[in-house]
Amino acid sequence: VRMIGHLRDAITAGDLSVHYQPKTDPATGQVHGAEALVRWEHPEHGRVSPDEFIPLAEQTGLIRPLTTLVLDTALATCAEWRRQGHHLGVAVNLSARSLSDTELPTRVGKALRRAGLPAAALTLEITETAVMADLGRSVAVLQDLRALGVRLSVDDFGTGQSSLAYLKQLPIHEMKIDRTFVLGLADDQGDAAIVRAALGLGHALGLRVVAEGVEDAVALALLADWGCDLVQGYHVSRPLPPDGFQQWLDTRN
Ligand code: G
Ligand code: G
Ligand code: NA
Ligand code: MN
Repeated sequence: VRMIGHLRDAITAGDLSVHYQPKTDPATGQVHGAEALVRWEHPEHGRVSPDEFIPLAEQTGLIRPLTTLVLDTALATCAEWRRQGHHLGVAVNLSARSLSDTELPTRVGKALRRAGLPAAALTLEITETAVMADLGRSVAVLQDLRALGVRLSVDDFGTGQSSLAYLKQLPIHEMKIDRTFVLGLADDQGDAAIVRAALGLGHALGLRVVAEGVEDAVALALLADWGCDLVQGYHVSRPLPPDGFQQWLDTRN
């Protein structure tokens, strides 16, 4: 319970930060963009995982200011990359609650204007489970976001309450194959089969396919071979604070 007050303070005091993990082309190594991941360094408890505080924020109405903070921070950072000559996009995760917030598209549009970025610079990552939680409203919100020109990505594909029927209906651009399948890619024939099938499905639907959880060179090489569009994982880089990410970019290109 005390954590709620702490989280509210953390949002206003600036104790939340945003780290960035690159999304790269497995064949060329080219950097396409980065996923923004919120971090909370608690003065007493140390680092608190978003897996703990995002649900808390959803229950207490803090998810709106938190999402706005992450959006503003990530978009400002993306605008800075572009000023430095790196033409990248940025991806922000949306919680289930945010997806049924009919004012979200307006707030996203305002955040893009504050940052001076085109909508196509932003990808929003959503999970199927979040969409299913309030299907009617989620679809309306997603359609408004898509109308803005924002890119939509289905995160953790294959682990949620998946329904292939919705995959066809949702206005999405990208599919992220969940890391639980990617981690075992090199050793487990079942995982390899699932990843290849997901790639085929995503491509057949005209989606860009991202594999997350790429932890070694073998997985990277297989994914490149199989025509996976983008990869993300510790083998390429861990999520980095903004200055670390900027350095990573500079030494790479
Ligand atoms: O980066 P890490 O493994 O700690 O993230 C844990 C979980 O928290 C992941 O599911 C990730 O999508 C989620 N997460 C990270 N940052 C954000 C954020 O800014 N908003 C939301 N809603 N979820 C986030
Ligand atoms: O749910 P979502 O896909 O947004 O989760 C992103 C989380 O995955 C982040 O917390 C990030 O720290 C974590 N992550 C990123 N790359 C890897 C990886 O290569 N291996 C593992 N195990 N986790 C990763
Ligand atoms: Na994500
Ligand atoms: Mn994911």
